[in-house]
Amino acid sequence: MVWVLDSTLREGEQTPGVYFDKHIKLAIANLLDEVGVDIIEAGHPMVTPEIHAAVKSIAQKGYKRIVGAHSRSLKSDVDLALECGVDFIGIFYCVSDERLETVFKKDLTGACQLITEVIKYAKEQKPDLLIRYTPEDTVRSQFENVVTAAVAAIEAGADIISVADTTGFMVPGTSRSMYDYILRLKDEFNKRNLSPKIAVHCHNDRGLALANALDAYRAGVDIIDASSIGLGERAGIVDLAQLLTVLTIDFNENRWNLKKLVELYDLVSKHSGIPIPANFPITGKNAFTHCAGVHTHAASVNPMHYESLNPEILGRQRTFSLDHMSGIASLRYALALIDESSLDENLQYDVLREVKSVGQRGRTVDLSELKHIIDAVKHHQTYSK
Ligand code: HCA
Ligand code: CU
Repeated sequence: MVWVLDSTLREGEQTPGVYFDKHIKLAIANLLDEVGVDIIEAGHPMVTPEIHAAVKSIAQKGYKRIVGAHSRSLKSDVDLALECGVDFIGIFYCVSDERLETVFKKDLTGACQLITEVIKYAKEQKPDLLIRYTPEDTVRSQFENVVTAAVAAIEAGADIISVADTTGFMVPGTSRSMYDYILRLKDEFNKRNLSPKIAVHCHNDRGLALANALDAYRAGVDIIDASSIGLGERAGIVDLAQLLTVLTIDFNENRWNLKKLVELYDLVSKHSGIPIPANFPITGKNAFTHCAGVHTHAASVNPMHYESLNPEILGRQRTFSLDHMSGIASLRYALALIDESSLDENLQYDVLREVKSVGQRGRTVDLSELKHIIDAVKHHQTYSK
């Protein structure tokens, strides 16, 4: 069983220009609770007093889900997170020699000291707190450094080690495969008789975030990070709806309420100002809309001819678009929806010609426009008699 951590409110708010008001954050958290994600990463309380207040109200809402806060490797960040009453804290600190030397002016020993001190401190304050440690940019850092820091973190009390592909660098099937990476890391923990939970955080810079997350799943990770519409720094991270749907349908991880995703995405899109692309899998406007005549004809006989996912799983409906690609099958499907199935067959072809002509102007015909076309065609027939 894999857990899913949603980071719409933390990573998602790191999308340039995106800010959710506190009441919107709560509304998003409500929907995440209903969808049933296992962990809601509610924000980084240190960033602003408003985020601190929002994390606090989400943590105190009494959701069935684990509510978490993000934190730098600093006691003051941990204090702020604990003040909010969260059950989970994600602490990150880089371990790459280059970053340590140039940015933090530290060596690995100094970094490990800092990380373990903060983790021990957090555990002392709240012994049942779930602690995740993330070596930032894990996969591009020296592997030995990652192991050293992760082992130190686990010994200090970390429950979860997260493998962050901070820059979307991994590529399945190559020497940079997440599958191999996770197995290699697990092996190091096994050798030391350590068994932390392993999480994975995949950025989408190469469009491979979901593929890498599934690669990590195949290697047996315990937690996968995602966000609504895949929001996050740059090209974002794994898209939550795609991840949950694939895990449900293809891997029998049947624990989430997928029917709530559309409502969640509408809310997040509206308040982030980030539109959902029409052709986005699962939640995009066109994700279940058939277009070309051949497709609509076959799909009206049996949808599975041109679908590998049933839209009903998401509470969505299959539709046929009416435009220059349409054939008589799409038109008849639409006519049935507006109680015009008995329209004279010759007129149906006249209507289809009009629909195609509108389509050539780069538009689709919706059902109300279709009624106008039918009226005009009927009128024309009467007039020309
Ligand atoms: C960040 C970077 C991060 C951290 C992930 C984590 C990443 O914005 O701080 O703390 O698990 O991609 O490495 O999102
Ligand atoms: Cu990230």
